[in-house]
Amino acid sequence: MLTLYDYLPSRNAWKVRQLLHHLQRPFRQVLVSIFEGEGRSPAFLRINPSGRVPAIELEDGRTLAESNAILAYSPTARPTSPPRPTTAHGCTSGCRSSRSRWNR
Ligand SMILES: N[C@@H](CCC(=O)N[C@@H](CS)C(=O)NCC(=O)O)C(=O)O
Repeated sequence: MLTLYDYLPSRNAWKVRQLLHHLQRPFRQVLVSIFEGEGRSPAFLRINPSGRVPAIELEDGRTLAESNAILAYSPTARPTSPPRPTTAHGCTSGCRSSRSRWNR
């Protein structure tokens, strides 16, 4: 399952959370208390060397940081979702427009 490294007050993390909900993509949420130093922990720095949220870790262990890069990557919807017209990255036209809206 995809993991989202998250901090609830973060607008950048919020964008990624919205994308995952929009895509109905199940994900595991790991809250990172950035103001208590968790972003600088060795474990989190292995996920994102910049120490910032959001970041995602894919099922195969690959990681991706930077909210806009994650929005552009658009992790695909779960396979059980009803078929919808999608781009190569599994994003519908509705998703693309939402993504553009969040991508500010
Ligand atoms: N350009 C990055 C900015 C990420 C960012 O600044 N995240 C903040 C929370 S909104 C953070 O983790 N700050 C902790 C720190 O800088 O140590 C993105 O869009 O993901």
